[in-house]
Amino acid sequence: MADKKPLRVAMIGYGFMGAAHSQAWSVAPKFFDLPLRPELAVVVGRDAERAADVATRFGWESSATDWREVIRRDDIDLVDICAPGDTHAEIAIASLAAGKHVLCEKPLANSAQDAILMAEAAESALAAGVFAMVGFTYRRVPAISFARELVRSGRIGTLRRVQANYLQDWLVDENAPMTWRLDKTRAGSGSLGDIGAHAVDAVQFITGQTVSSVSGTLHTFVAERPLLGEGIGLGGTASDERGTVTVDDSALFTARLSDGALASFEATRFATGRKNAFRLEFSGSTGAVSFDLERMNELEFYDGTDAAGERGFRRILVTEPEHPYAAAWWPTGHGLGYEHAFSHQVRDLVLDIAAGRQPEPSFADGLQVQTVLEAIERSAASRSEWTTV
Ligand code: SOE
Repeated sequence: MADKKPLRVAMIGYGFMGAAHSQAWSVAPKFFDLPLRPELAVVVGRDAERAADVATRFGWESSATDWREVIRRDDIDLVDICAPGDTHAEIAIASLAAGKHVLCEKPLANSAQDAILMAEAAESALAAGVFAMVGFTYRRVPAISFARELVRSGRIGTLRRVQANYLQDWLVDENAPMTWRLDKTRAGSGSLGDIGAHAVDAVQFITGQTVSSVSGTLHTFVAERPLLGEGIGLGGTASDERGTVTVDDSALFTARLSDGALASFEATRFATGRKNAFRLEFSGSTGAVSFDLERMNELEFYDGTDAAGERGFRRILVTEPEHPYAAAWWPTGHGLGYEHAFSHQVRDLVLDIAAGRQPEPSFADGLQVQTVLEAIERSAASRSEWTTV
């Protein structure tokens, strides 16, 4: 690896995504033969002490508190944005203008308006060989990538029905404290943009179709929550003051896809007992595929062309060397985890940058998801009263 040209990375933000991205930048070069050598140059965060601790813990060469200064450094090639959605547009646009490649966590932005500005900035930067990618990482879970191969190769026939449910339950306790994810000015929306965005992107990625029309409902079950106590990290104990939740707790929406299939979506943080159940099912004229992130190494496949008495959903363990990304890791049957998709994301991004290719999903792809989310918000806002039975 020593002879490879370095790719010097600055990561902005150091929470859950900061940890996942740090691990990916360190691990990916160990399991994939990359044409550039990622170097963890600097981690940037508002709290100097915490940034220094993250640098030590995750192997960043240094830490800093001023992202504007960092993105101007000549020894930085790529900016990895792992901070809340309200920071994405300003940091990404400035970084691209400074000639830095950008990897930006999902959702791309908190509004379609910001996403348009980001997509325009990425388009301009492309001419100078500067690339941008949005981090819809689930595309790179082997079973989701394999589901795409099956659906796109016609193994389930004509797609008719899609069900996409992203189910979590970390807010079921009404005393779970306020975090930035519950503040519209920081997060843009609640379950809709945080996990609903994953569902929209995954459905479009797997089917190759886009969402053309939607009808949606957004709902907040718990309107006030305790504020976080001073100096306590995410998920710490709460103070006795309360704050107003300004985002949705649950999003329910139906959609038409561009080739006519009918889709139903749910994104919620109130699915009691479901911890991170991102469930996808695609039903076609001759078969079906079904996935659950809580069983992420498996894909269920129904082949309607099997002999009549032998048809049924078969459980495929997606750990064979023939499966996407699997050959780089462990022998068949040993399985991968949530974090591996982030290493796959680094692999694909570095390969694309070295080859001078636009990485996917692009900022234009991120903008398209944002327009779907805003259509759902418009639908939910315009919805006439429900039809009383
Ligand atoms: C929400 O809790 C969340 O952390 C999302 O923000 C991530 O994108 C998802 O991968 C896991 O759940």
